[in-house]
Amino acid sequence: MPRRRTVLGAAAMATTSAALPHPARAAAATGADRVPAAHAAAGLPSDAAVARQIRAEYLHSWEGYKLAAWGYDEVRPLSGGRNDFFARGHTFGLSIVEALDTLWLMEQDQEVELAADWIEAHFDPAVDAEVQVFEAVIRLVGGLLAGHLCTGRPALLARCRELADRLLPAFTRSPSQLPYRYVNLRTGAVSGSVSPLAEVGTNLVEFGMLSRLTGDDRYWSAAKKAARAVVARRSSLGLLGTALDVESGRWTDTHAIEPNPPVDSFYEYLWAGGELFDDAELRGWYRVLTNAVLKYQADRRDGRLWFRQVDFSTGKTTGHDQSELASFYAGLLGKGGDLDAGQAYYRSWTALLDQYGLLPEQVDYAAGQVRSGRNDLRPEYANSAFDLWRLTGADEYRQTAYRYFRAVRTEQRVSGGYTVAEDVTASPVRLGDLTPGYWFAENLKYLYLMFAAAPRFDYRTGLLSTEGKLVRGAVRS
Ligand code: DMJ
Repeated sequence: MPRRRTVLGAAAMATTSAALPHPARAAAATGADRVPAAHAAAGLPSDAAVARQIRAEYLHSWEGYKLAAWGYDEVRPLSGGRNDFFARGHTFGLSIVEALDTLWLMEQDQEVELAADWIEAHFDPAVDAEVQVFEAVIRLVGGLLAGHLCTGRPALLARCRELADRLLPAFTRSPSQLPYRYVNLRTGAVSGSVSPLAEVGTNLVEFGMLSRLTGDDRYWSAAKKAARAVVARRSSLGLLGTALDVESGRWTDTHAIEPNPPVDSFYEYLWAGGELFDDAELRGWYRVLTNAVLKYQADRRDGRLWFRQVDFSTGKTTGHDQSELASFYAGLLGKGGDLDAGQAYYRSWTALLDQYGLLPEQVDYAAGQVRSGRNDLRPEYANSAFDLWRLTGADEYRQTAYRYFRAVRTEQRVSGGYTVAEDVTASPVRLGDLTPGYWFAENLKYLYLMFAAAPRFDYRTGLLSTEGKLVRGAVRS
Protein backbone atom coordinates (compact mmCIF):
# COMPACT_ATOMS: atom_id res chain seq x y z
CA MET A 1 0.00 0.00 0.00
CA PRO A 2 1.30 3.49 -0.74
CA ARG A 3 2.83 4.97 2.39
CA ARG A 4 1.34 8.03 4.04
CA ARG A 5 3.74 10.93 3.66
CA THR A 6 3.75 13.83 6.03
CA VAL A 7 3.49 16.37 3.21
CA LEU A 8 0.08 14.99 2.33
CA GLY A 9 -3.02 16.41 3.89
CA ALA A 10 -4.29 19.79 4.72
CA ALA A 11 -2.62 20.46 8.02
CA ALA A 12 0.85 20.01 6.63
CA MET A 13 0.17 22.23 3.66
CA ALA A 14 0.41 25.65 5.26
CA THR A 15 3.13 27.46 3.39
CA THR A 16 4.62 30.89 3.12
CA SER A 17 5.37 32.65 -0.10
CA ALA A 18 9.08 32.51 0.76
CA ALA A 19 8.90 28.71 0.51
CA LEU A 20 7.25 28.73 -2.87
CA PRO A 21 9.19 28.02 -6.03
CA HIS A 22 9.77 30.94 -8.34
CA PRO A 23 6.56 31.01 -10.44
CA ALA A 24 4.21 31.01 -7.48
CA ARG A 25 6.27 33.60 -5.66
CA ALA A 26 6.04 35.80 -8.72
CA ALA A 27 2.29 35.33 -8.81
CA ALA A 28 1.98 36.11 -5.12
CA ALA A 29 4.06 39.25 -5.57
CA THR A 30 1.86 40.50 -8.37
CA GLY A 31 -1.40 39.59 -6.64
CA ALA A 32 -2.26 43.28 -6.61
CA ASP A 33 -3.26 45.03 -9.81
CA ARG A 34 0.29 45.68 -10.97
CA VAL A 35 1.18 44.73 -14.53
CA PRO A 36 4.72 43.34 -14.88
CA ALA A 37 6.63 44.87 -17.81
CA ALA A 38 6.83 41.59 -19.76
CA HIS A 39 3.07 41.13 -19.47
CA ALA A 40 2.34 44.69 -20.51
CA ALA A 41 4.47 44.17 -23.61
CA ALA A 42 2.45 41.02 -24.41
CA GLY A 43 -0.90 42.77 -23.85
CA LEU A 44 -1.71 41.02 -20.56
CA PRO A 45 -3.57 42.76 -17.73
CA SER A 46 -2.37 42.30 -14.14
CA ASP A 47 -2.34 38.77 -12.73
CA ALA A 48 -5.19 39.63 -10.40
CA ALA A 49 -7.26 40.97 -13.28
CA VAL A 50 -6.62 37.85 -15.38
CA ALA A 51 -7.54 35.63 -12.43
CA ARG A 52 -10.80 37.57 -12.00
CA GLN A 53 -11.61 37.16 -15.71
CA ILE A 54 -10.96 33.43 -15.59
CA ARG A 55 -13.08 32.95 -12.47
CA ALA A 56 -15.90 35.01 -13.96
CA GLU A 57 -15.92 32.82 -17.08
CA TYR A 58 -15.89 29.67 -14.97
CA LEU A 59 -18.88 30.90 -13.01
CA HIS A 60 -20.67 31.94 -16.20
CA SER A 61 -20.38 28.36 -17.42
CA TRP A 62 -21.29 26.88 -14.02
CA GLU A 63 -24.42 29.04 -13.82
CA GLY A 64 -25.36 27.89 -17.33
CA TYR A 65 -25.10 24.28 -16.22
CA LYS A 66 -27.06 24.95 -13.03
CA LEU A 67 -29.84 26.71 -14.87
CA ALA A 68 -30.40 24.17 -17.66
CA ALA A 69 -29.08 20.84 -16.42
CA TRP A 70 -28.64 20.77 -12.63
CA GLY A 71 -28.27 17.17 -11.47
CA TYR A 72 -27.63 15.85 -14.99
CA ASP A 73 -24.23 14.78 -16.27
CA GLU A 74 -23.64 17.49 -18.88
CA VAL A 75 -25.37 20.55 -20.29
CA ARG A 76 -26.03 21.40 -23.93
CA PRO A 77 -25.59 25.14 -23.58
CA LEU A 78 -27.09 26.20 -26.91
CA SER A 79 -30.32 24.23 -26.74
CA GLY A 80 -30.59 24.00 -22.95
CA GLY A 81 -30.62 20.19 -23.26
CA ARG A 82 -28.84 17.60 -21.13
CA ASN A 83 -26.46 14.74 -21.85
CA ASP A 84 -26.09 11.43 -20.05
CA PHE A 85 -22.37 10.76 -20.19
CA PHE A 86 -22.06 7.24 -18.80
CA ALA A 87 -25.32 5.48 -19.63
CA ARG A 88 -28.51 6.57 -21.33
CA GLY A 89 -31.25 7.30 -18.84
CA HIS A 90 -28.88 7.51 -15.85
CA THR A 91 -27.20 10.49 -14.30
CA PHE A 92 -24.26 10.70 -11.93
CA GLY A 93 -24.36 14.49 -11.78
CA LEU A 94 -21.01 14.35 -13.54
CA SER A 95 -20.50 18.10 -13.97
CA ILE A 96 -21.13 18.62 -10.25
CA VAL A 97 -18.51 16.03 -9.30
CA GLU A 98 -16.11 17.49 -11.86
CA ALA A 99 -16.58 21.04 -10.56
CA LEU A 100 -16.33 20.44 -6.84
CA ASP A 101 -12.60 20.98 -6.22
CA THR A 102 -12.34 23.79 -8.80
CA LEU A 103 -15.09 25.71 -7.01
CA TRP A 104 -13.23 25.11 -3.75
CA LEU A 105 -9.92 26.36 -5.17
CA MET A 106 -11.73 29.45 -6.45
CA GLU A 107 -13.12 30.00 -2.91
CA GLN A 108 -16.76 29.73 -4.02
CA ASP A 109 -17.87 28.20 -0.74
CA GLN A 110 -21.59 28.55 -1.25
CA GLU A 111 -21.32 26.68 -4.53
CA VAL A 112 -19.10 24.05 -2.92
CA GLU A 113 -21.82 23.43 -0.29
CA LEU A 114 -24.47 23.18 -2.98
CA ALA A 115 -22.42 20.70 -5.01
CA ALA A 116 -21.34 18.56 -2.06
CA ASP A 117 -24.89 18.50 -0.65
CA TRP A 118 -26.23 17.34 -4.02
CA ILE A 119 -23.65 14.55 -4.18
CA GLU A 120 -24.37 13.40 -0.65
CA ALA A 121 -28.11 13.36 -1.31
CA HIS A 122 -28.29 12.03 -4.87
CA PHE A 123 -25.08 10.38 -6.07
CA ASP A 124 -25.90 6.71 -6.54
CA PRO A 125 -23.05 4.32 -7.37
CA ALA A 126 -25.33 1.25 -7.57
CA VAL A 127 -26.76 1.98 -11.00
CA ASP A 128 -27.92 -0.93 -13.16
CA ALA A 129 -25.85 0.09 -16.18
CA GLU A 130 -22.53 -0.72 -17.79
CA VAL A 131 -20.08 2.11 -17.23
CA GLN A 132 -16.64 2.63 -18.69
CA VAL A 133 -14.20 1.89 -15.89
CA PHE A 134 -11.55 4.40 -17.01
CA GLU A 135 -13.99 7.31 -17.21
CA ALA A 136 -15.62 6.39 -13.91
CA VAL A 137 -12.22 6.27 -12.20
CA ILE A 138 -10.72 9.52 -13.47
CA ARG A 139 -13.91 11.59 -13.32
CA LEU A 140 -16.01 10.19 -10.48
CA VAL A 141 -13.61 8.38 -8.15
CA GLY A 142 -11.09 11.19 -8.68
CA GLY A 143 -13.72 13.92 -8.25
CA LEU A 144 -15.09 12.47 -5.03
CA LEU A 145 -11.59 11.96 -3.67
CA ALA A 146 -10.56 15.52 -4.46
CA GLY A 147 -13.84 16.78 -3.02
CA HIS A 148 -13.12 14.92 0.18
CA LEU A 149 -9.52 16.17 0.38
CA CYS A 150 -10.64 19.77 -0.17
CA THR A 151 -13.72 19.90 2.05
CA GLY A 152 -12.93 17.17 4.58
CA ARG A 153 -16.47 15.80 4.21
CA PRO A 154 -16.35 12.08 5.15
CA ALA A 155 -19.49 11.20 3.12
CA LEU A 156 -17.64 12.05 -0.10
CA LEU A 157 -14.97 9.49 0.73
CA ALA A 158 -17.65 6.94 1.60
CA ARG A 159 -19.37 7.44 -1.80
CA CYS A 160 -16.01 7.22 -3.50
CA ARG A 161 -15.20 3.93 -1.83
CA GLU A 162 -18.58 2.46 -2.62
CA LEU A 163 -18.12 3.33 -6.28
CA ALA A 164 -14.58 1.93 -6.36
CA ASP A 165 -15.80 -1.31 -4.80
CA ARG A 166 -18.31 -1.62 -7.61
CA LEU A 167 -15.58 -1.03 -10.21
CA LEU A 168 -13.16 -3.57 -8.75
CA PRO A 169 -14.66 -6.64 -10.51
CA ALA A 170 -13.22 -5.25 -13.76
CA PHE A 171 -9.82 -6.02 -12.27
CA THR A 172 -10.46 -9.04 -10.06
CA ARG A 173 -12.43 -11.01 -12.69
CA SER A 174 -9.70 -10.64 -15.29
CA PRO A 175 -7.43 -13.65 -15.80
CA SER A 176 -4.53 -11.38 -16.83
CA GLN A 177 -4.93 -8.66 -14.15
CA LEU A 178 -5.55 -6.21 -17.01
CA PRO A 179 -8.99 -4.66 -16.34
CA TYR A 180 -12.06 -5.16 -18.49
CA ARG A 181 -13.37 -1.93 -20.05
CA TYR A 182 -16.90 -2.00 -18.65
CA VAL A 183 -18.63 -3.11 -15.51
CA ASN A 184 -22.29 -3.13 -14.53
CA LEU A 185 -22.28 -1.20 -11.28
CA ARG A 186 -25.23 -3.10 -9.83
CA THR A 187 -24.49 -6.67 -10.92
CA GLY A 188 -20.71 -6.58 -11.24
CA ALA A 189 -20.92 -8.17 -14.72
CA VAL A 190 -17.85 -7.30 -16.78
CA SER A 191 -17.52 -6.75 -20.53
CA GLY A 192 -15.22 -5.25 -23.14
CA SER A 193 -12.21 -7.52 -23.32
CA VAL A 194 -9.99 -5.34 -25.54
CA SER A 195 -8.60 -2.53 -23.42
CA PRO A 196 -6.48 0.37 -24.68
CA LEU A 197 -3.52 1.25 -22.46
CA ALA A 198 -4.88 4.49 -21.02
CA GLU A 199 -7.86 2.52 -19.77
CA VAL A 200 -5.67 -0.19 -18.27
CA GLY A 201 -3.36 2.09 -16.31
CA THR A 202 -5.07 5.38 -15.53
CA ASN A 203 -6.13 4.39 -12.04
CA LEU A 204 -2.87 4.29 -10.04
CA VAL A 205 -3.41 7.78 -8.62
CA GLU A 206 -7.07 7.41 -7.61
CA PHE A 207 -6.81 3.83 -6.36
CA GLY A 208 -3.52 4.53 -4.59
CA MET A 209 -5.01 7.52 -2.79
CA LEU A 210 -8.10 5.56 -1.87
CA SER A 211 -5.97 2.79 -0.37
CA ARG A 212 -3.96 5.35 1.54
CA LEU A 213 -7.04 7.09 2.93
CA THR A 214 -9.00 3.95 3.80
CA GLY A 215 -6.18 1.58 4.77
CA ASP A 216 -7.64 -0.95 2.31
CA ASP A 217 -4.93 -2.20 -0.01
CA ARG A 218 -7.21 -3.77 -2.66
CA TYR A 219 -7.45 -0.68 -4.87
CA TRP A 220 -3.73 0.04 -5.06
CA SER A 221 -2.88 -3.61 -5.47
CA ALA A 222 -5.29 -3.99 -8.43
CA ALA A 223 -3.90 -0.86 -10.10
CA LYS A 224 -0.28 -1.81 -9.61
CA LYS A 225 -0.79 -5.33 -10.95
CA ALA A 226 -2.45 -3.93 -14.08
CA ALA A 227 0.45 -1.54 -14.73
CA ARG A 228 2.99 -4.32 -14.14
CA ALA A 229 1.14 -6.60 -16.56
CA VAL A 230 1.47 -3.95 -19.30
CA VAL A 231 5.12 -3.13 -18.68
CA ALA A 232 6.00 -6.86 -18.75
CA ARG A 233 4.66 -6.97 -22.31
CA ARG A 234 6.86 -4.17 -23.72
CA SER A 235 8.75 -4.90 -26.91
CA SER A 236 12.49 -5.48 -27.06
CA LEU A 237 12.79 -1.78 -28.01
CA GLY A 238 11.01 -0.77 -24.80
CA LEU A 239 7.90 0.34 -26.69
CA LEU A 240 4.28 -0.43 -25.87
CA GLY A 241 1.44 -1.20 -28.28
CA THR A 242 -1.99 0.39 -28.15
CA ALA A 243 -4.41 -2.23 -26.81
CA LEU A 244 -4.44 -5.63 -25.09
CA ASP A 245 -6.90 -8.50 -24.91
CA VAL A 246 -7.45 -8.81 -21.18
CA GLU A 247 -8.47 -12.47 -21.45
CA SER A 248 -5.57 -13.80 -23.49
CA GLY A 249 -3.13 -11.14 -22.28
CA ARG A 250 -2.00 -10.58 -25.89
CA TRP A 251 -1.57 -7.34 -27.81
CA THR A 252 -4.38 -6.65 -30.26
CA ASP A 253 -2.63 -3.59 -31.66
CA THR A 254 1.15 -3.29 -31.75
CA HIS A 255 1.41 0.29 -32.96
CA ALA A 256 3.33 2.50 -30.54
CA ILE A 257 1.30 5.71 -30.62
CA GLU A 258 2.23 7.60 -27.42
CA PRO A 259 1.48 10.43 -26.65
CA ASN A 260 -1.77 10.04 -28.58
CA PRO A 261 -4.94 8.55 -27.13
CA PRO A 262 -5.93 5.92 -26.22
CA VAL A 263 -2.49 5.43 -24.67
CA ASP A 264 -1.64 8.95 -23.39
CA SER A 265 -2.27 8.85 -19.66
CA PHE A 266 -0.79 5.36 -19.15
CA TYR A 267 2.61 7.06 -19.15
CA GLU A 268 1.31 10.03 -17.15
CA TYR A 269 0.24 7.76 -14.29
CA LEU A 270 3.55 5.92 -14.10
CA TRP A 271 5.10 9.33 -13.43
CA ALA A 272 2.31 10.58 -11.14
CA GLY A 273 2.13 7.33 -9.17
CA GLY A 274 5.91 7.34 -8.74
CA GLU A 275 5.77 10.93 -7.49
CA LEU A 276 2.71 10.67 -5.26
CA PHE A 277 3.63 7.40 -3.58
CA ASP A 278 7.41 7.65 -3.84
CA ASP A 279 7.35 4.38 -5.75
CA ALA A 280 10.73 3.52 -7.27
CA GLU A 281 9.30 0.78 -9.46
CA LEU A 282 6.83 3.13 -11.16
CA ARG A 283 9.59 5.71 -11.63
CA GLY A 284 11.82 3.07 -13.21
CA TRP A 285 9.08 1.97 -15.61
CA TYR A 286 8.35 5.55 -16.59
CA ARG A 287 12.04 6.14 -17.36
CA VAL A 288 12.59 3.02 -19.44
CA LEU A 289 9.42 3.50 -21.48
CA THR A 290 9.93 7.24 -21.98
CA ASN A 291 13.51 6.70 -23.15
CA ALA A 292 12.13 4.43 -25.85
CA VAL A 293 9.46 6.96 -26.91
CA LEU A 294 12.12 9.67 -27.17
CA LYS A 295 14.50 7.40 -29.06
CA TYR A 296 12.13 5.83 -31.59
CA GLN A 297 9.18 8.19 -31.90
CA ALA A 298 10.53 11.75 -31.56
CA ASP A 299 10.36 13.41 -34.97
CA ARG A 300 12.00 16.79 -35.42
CA ARG A 301 11.08 18.57 -38.63
CA ASP A 302 11.02 22.21 -39.66
CA GLY A 303 12.26 23.15 -36.21
CA ARG A 304 9.28 21.47 -34.51
CA LEU A 305 9.15 18.39 -32.29
CA TRP A 306 6.38 15.82 -32.89
CA PHE A 307 5.94 12.12 -32.10
CA ARG A 308 5.42 9.66 -34.94
CA GLN A 309 3.65 6.30 -34.74
CA VAL A 310 5.87 3.24 -35.16
CA ASP A 311 5.68 -0.53 -35.13
CA PHE A 312 6.62 -1.47 -31.56
CA SER A 313 8.95 -4.33 -32.59
CA THR A 314 10.81 -2.75 -35.49
CA GLY A 315 10.52 0.99 -34.80
CA LYS A 316 9.37 1.46 -38.42
CA THR A 317 7.23 4.56 -38.98
CA THR A 318 3.52 3.91 -39.50
CA GLY A 319 1.97 7.37 -39.18
CA HIS A 320 2.29 11.07 -38.38
CA ASP A 321 -1.01 11.83 -36.67
CA GLN A 322 -1.11 14.05 -33.62
CA SER A 323 -4.20 14.43 -31.50
CA GLU A 324 -4.89 17.55 -29.50
CA LEU A 325 -5.04 15.31 -26.45
CA ALA A 326 -1.32 14.62 -26.96
CA SER A 327 -0.44 18.21 -26.08
CA PHE A 328 -0.50 17.21 -22.37
CA TYR A 329 2.77 15.39 -23.07
CA ALA A 330 4.77 18.63 -23.12
CA GLY A 331 4.11 19.07 -19.41
CA LEU A 332 4.64 15.41 -18.61
CA LEU A 333 8.02 15.38 -20.34
CA GLY A 334 9.01 18.39 -18.27
CA LYS A 335 7.86 16.86 -14.99
CA GLY A 336 9.59 13.60 -15.84
CA GLY A 337 12.96 15.33 -16.32
CA ASP A 338 13.01 15.89 -20.10
CA LEU A 339 12.44 19.62 -19.91
CA ASP A 340 14.02 20.60 -23.23
CA ALA A 341 11.87 18.12 -25.12
CA GLY A 342 8.79 19.23 -23.17
CA GLN A 343 9.38 22.88 -23.99
CA ALA A 344 10.03 22.11 -27.65
CA TYR A 345 6.85 20.05 -27.92
CA TYR A 346 4.84 22.82 -26.25
CA ARG A 347 6.12 25.26 -28.88
CA SER A 348 4.93 22.94 -31.64
CA TRP A 349 1.43 23.19 -30.19
CA THR A 350 1.69 26.95 -29.69
CA ALA A 351 2.53 27.29 -33.38
CA LEU A 352 -0.66 25.36 -34.23
CA LEU A 353 -2.69 27.50 -31.84
CA ASP A 354 -1.34 30.64 -33.50
CA GLN A 355 -2.07 29.22 -36.94
CA TYR A 356 -5.70 28.20 -36.31
CA GLY A 357 -6.79 30.37 -33.40
CA LEU A 358 -8.31 27.33 -31.70
CA LEU A 359 -6.57 23.95 -31.66
CA PRO A 360 -7.99 21.37 -34.07
CA GLU A 361 -8.61 17.86 -32.72
CA GLN A 362 -6.28 16.00 -35.09
CA VAL A 363 -3.49 16.94 -37.49
CA ASP A 364 -1.06 15.12 -39.73
CA TYR A 365 2.05 17.12 -38.90
CA ALA A 366 4.09 15.69 -41.76
CA ALA A 367 1.49 16.59 -44.39
CA GLY A 368 0.62 19.84 -42.61
CA GLN A 369 -3.07 18.89 -42.79
CA VAL A 370 -5.95 19.08 -40.36
CA ARG A 371 -7.52 15.62 -40.03
CA SER A 372 -10.31 16.76 -37.73
CA GLY A 373 -11.24 20.38 -37.21
CA ARG A 374 -13.35 19.71 -34.11
CA ASN A 375 -12.53 21.42 -30.84
CA ASP A 376 -13.94 19.66 -27.81
CA LEU A 377 -12.92 22.34 -25.30
CA ARG A 378 -10.01 20.12 -24.39
CA PRO A 379 -7.72 21.04 -21.51
CA GLU A 380 -4.42 19.44 -22.49
CA TYR A 381 -2.62 22.51 -23.86
CA ALA A 382 -3.57 24.53 -20.76
CA ASN A 383 -2.42 21.61 -18.62
CA SER A 384 1.04 21.72 -20.19
CA ALA A 385 1.22 25.50 -19.87
CA PHE A 386 0.52 25.12 -16.15
CA ASP A 387 3.08 22.32 -15.68
CA LEU A 388 5.85 24.09 -17.60
CA TRP A 389 5.17 27.40 -15.86
CA ARG A 390 5.47 25.69 -12.48
CA LEU A 391 8.72 24.06 -13.55
CA THR A 392 10.40 27.07 -15.13
CA GLY A 393 8.62 30.26 -14.11
CA ALA A 394 9.03 31.39 -17.72
CA ASP A 395 6.58 34.09 -18.81
CA GLU A 396 6.07 32.35 -22.16
CA TYR A 397 3.63 29.95 -20.52
CA ARG A 398 1.39 32.56 -18.97
CA GLN A 399 1.39 34.61 -22.15
CA THR A 400 0.42 31.67 -24.34
CA ALA A 401 -2.10 30.42 -21.75
CA TYR A 402 -3.77 33.81 -21.83
CA ARG A 403 -3.89 33.71 -25.65
CA TYR A 404 -5.56 30.29 -25.39
CA PHE A 405 -8.06 31.67 -22.84
CA ARG A 406 -8.92 34.69 -24.97
CA ALA A 407 -9.41 32.57 -28.09
CA VAL A 408 -11.75 30.16 -26.29
CA ARG A 409 -13.67 33.07 -24.74
CA THR A 410 -14.03 34.78 -28.10
CA GLU A 411 -15.11 31.74 -30.08
CA GLN A 412 -16.74 29.27 -27.69
CA ARG A 413 -18.59 31.40 -25.15
CA VAL A 414 -22.37 31.38 -25.53
CA SER A 415 -25.10 32.74 -23.30
CA GLY A 416 -25.60 29.30 -21.70
CA GLY A 417 -21.91 28.77 -20.93
CA TYR A 418 -19.16 27.36 -23.15
CA THR A 419 -19.52 24.93 -26.01
CA VAL A 420 -17.56 22.62 -28.29
CA ALA A 421 -16.83 23.56 -31.91
CA GLU A 422 -17.61 21.38 -34.91
CA ASP A 423 -15.01 22.97 -37.13
CA VAL A 424 -12.35 25.49 -36.16
CA THR A 425 -11.16 25.84 -39.75
CA ALA A 426 -14.55 27.23 -40.85
CA SER A 427 -15.10 30.97 -40.79
CA PRO A 428 -16.93 31.78 -38.63
CA VAL A 429 -16.11 28.82 -36.37
CA ARG A 430 -19.03 26.33 -36.43
CA LEU A 431 -20.21 25.59 -32.90
CA GLY A 432 -21.62 22.38 -31.44
CA ASP A 433 -23.85 22.04 -28.38
CA LEU A 434 -22.12 20.50 -25.36
CA THR A 435 -20.11 21.52 -22.32
CA PRO A 436 -18.02 18.42 -21.58
CA GLY A 437 -17.78 17.53 -17.88
CA TYR A 438 -14.00 17.87 -17.88
CA TRP A 439 -14.35 21.58 -18.72
CA PHE A 440 -15.45 22.11 -15.11
CA ALA A 441 -12.48 20.14 -13.77
CA GLU A 442 -9.59 21.23 -15.92
CA ASN A 443 -9.08 24.10 -18.39
CA LEU A 444 -9.98 27.07 -16.23
CA LYS A 445 -8.52 25.49 -13.10
CA TYR A 446 -5.06 25.31 -14.70
CA LEU A 447 -5.35 28.88 -15.97
CA TYR A 448 -6.69 30.23 -12.68
CA LEU A 449 -3.89 28.64 -10.68
CA MET A 450 -1.34 30.27 -13.01
CA PHE A 451 -2.59 33.77 -12.26
CA ALA A 452 -4.41 33.73 -8.94
CA ALA A 453 -1.69 32.91 -6.38
CA ALA A 454 -4.52 30.78 -4.98
CA PRO A 455 -4.26 30.51 -1.20
CA ARG A 456 -5.85 27.06 -1.15
CA PHE A 457 -3.27 25.51 -3.50
CA ASP A 458 0.17 24.52 -2.31
CA TYR A 459 2.34 25.51 -5.26
CA ARG A 460 5.24 23.43 -3.88
CA THR A 461 3.58 20.06 -3.55
CA GLY A 462 0.27 20.38 -5.37
CA LEU A 463 -0.48 17.49 -7.69
CA LEU A 464 -3.39 17.19 -10.09
CA SER A 465 -4.67 13.96 -11.62
CA THR A 466 -5.13 13.41 -15.35
CA GLU A 467 -8.63 14.88 -14.94
CA GLY A 468 -7.22 17.92 -13.13
CA LYS A 469 -8.37 16.73 -9.69
CA LEU A 470 -6.43 18.02 -6.72
CA VAL A 471 -5.01 14.88 -5.11
CA ARG A 472 -2.20 16.55 -3.16
CA GLY A 473 -1.69 20.09 -1.97
CA ALA A 474 -5.09 21.23 -0.68
CA VAL A 475 -4.45 23.99 1.88
CA ARG A 476 -7.33 23.89 4.34
CA SER A 477 -7.53 26.53 7.03
C1 DMJ B 1 -10.04 14.29 -19.92
O1 DMJ B 1 -11.08 13.47 -19.54
C2 DMJ B 1 -8.77 13.86 -19.24
O2 DMJ B 1 -7.86 14.89 -19.33
C3 DMJ B 1 -8.24 12.58 -19.82
O3 DMJ B 1 -6.97 12.24 -19.31
C4 DMJ B 1 -8.16 12.60 -21.32
N1 DMJ B 1 -8.67 13.80 -21.88
C5 DMJ B 1 -9.93 14.26 -21.43
C6 DMJ B 1 -10.22 15.62 -22.01
O4 DMJ B 1 -9.66 15.82 -23.25
